[in-house]
Amino acid sequence: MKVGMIGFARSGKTTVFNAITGASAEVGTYGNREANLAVIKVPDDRVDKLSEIFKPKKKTYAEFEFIDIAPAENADNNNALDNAALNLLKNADALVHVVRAFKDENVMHPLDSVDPARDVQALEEELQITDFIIIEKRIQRLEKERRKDQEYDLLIRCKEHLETGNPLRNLSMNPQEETLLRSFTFLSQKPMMLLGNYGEDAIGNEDPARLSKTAEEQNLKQIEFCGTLEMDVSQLPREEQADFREELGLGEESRIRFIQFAYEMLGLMSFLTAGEPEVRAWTIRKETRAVDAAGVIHSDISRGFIRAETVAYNDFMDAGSMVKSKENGKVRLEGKEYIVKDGDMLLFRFNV
Ligand SMILES: Nc1nc2c(ncn2[C@@H]2O[C@H](COP(=O)(O)OP(=O)(O)O)[C@@H](O)[C@H]2O)c(=O)[nH]1
Ligand SMILES: [Mg+2]
Repeated sequence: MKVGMIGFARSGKTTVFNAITGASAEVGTYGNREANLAVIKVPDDRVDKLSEIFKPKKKTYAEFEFIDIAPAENADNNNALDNAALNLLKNADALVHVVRAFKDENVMHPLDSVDPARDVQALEEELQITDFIIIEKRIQRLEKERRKDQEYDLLIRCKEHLETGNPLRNLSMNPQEETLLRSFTFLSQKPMMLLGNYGEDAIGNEDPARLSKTAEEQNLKQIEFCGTLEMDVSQLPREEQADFREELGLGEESRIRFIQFAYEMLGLMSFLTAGEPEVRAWTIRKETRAVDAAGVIHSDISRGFIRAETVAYNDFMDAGSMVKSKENGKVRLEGKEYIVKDGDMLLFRFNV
């Protein structure tokens, strides 16, 4: 899972990035033209328990990779994204819009005032315009080639949808159409979450700047964050963090909070693979077919898919071993169309 962090300059992207990933990238500097990248592991006690049984050479948790874009080339113009950012974000599976909701006179907002609702709208438009331009060019091209095919019809539909001021993620498509659009990597089609970055004064208070209403109107989900405070705590020695969090009323660790939010919001779940070489958790969307889950591991496994030997984690743990699970009749042979469940342990049989 790759998560792209977007937002206006000085909304606190890098601050939040540090808080969640434990990195210590420099905040508030604009000489730096590098994006920040970091990976966090998704804690999963099933991976730990299975490792005790299989004693694998390697133990691998599911991961979230964060992309914290560099400030736009001209960070003080009205745009949040520049070409470098757009290129990086192509590969993102989801976007997090870090929305500035903290007040601080020493930190200038590129649009001159703190107005979360406006920022949400403005960035939405930026994403939509970016997609719109790509679509228009492609449509012109297809017209020139006199190719009024399925792709053309679909792009016209996308264009009309964008013209109503709606992001592509709200346009319903069948799986075939989704496949057709995939290579365009449209930004407004990516799942998006809002991360409201609040000042410390917002803890436990009803802040009038709260984004909830806007989020609801735009059909987006919001997670509330106190960026600076979270970052400061994340940089304390591990053993002191819990006490501070409790004292400050910060609740669950920001990394964990974010993971839970993202799993729920993006409809994610994990399946497991276990053997002597490696015990591993893999992230997929709910309702993923076995043949597509196989593709998350390797495209060859998906292409040559024969069947998936499947046992639910709990059944496996009750039995204590694969042999015993089979004796109990808990190991099933599933085909391509099987919908993978959270915690399924899968062994793919394939032929290439
Ligand atoms: N008071 C306050 N300042 C913040 C908060 N989050 C970020 N900042 C400040 O805003 C400035 C920009 O933060 P940064 O994370 O670099 O923003 P980015 O441009 O979106 O990556 C820095 O001076 C931060 O210290 C916050 O929650 N409260
Ligand atoms: Mg930054």
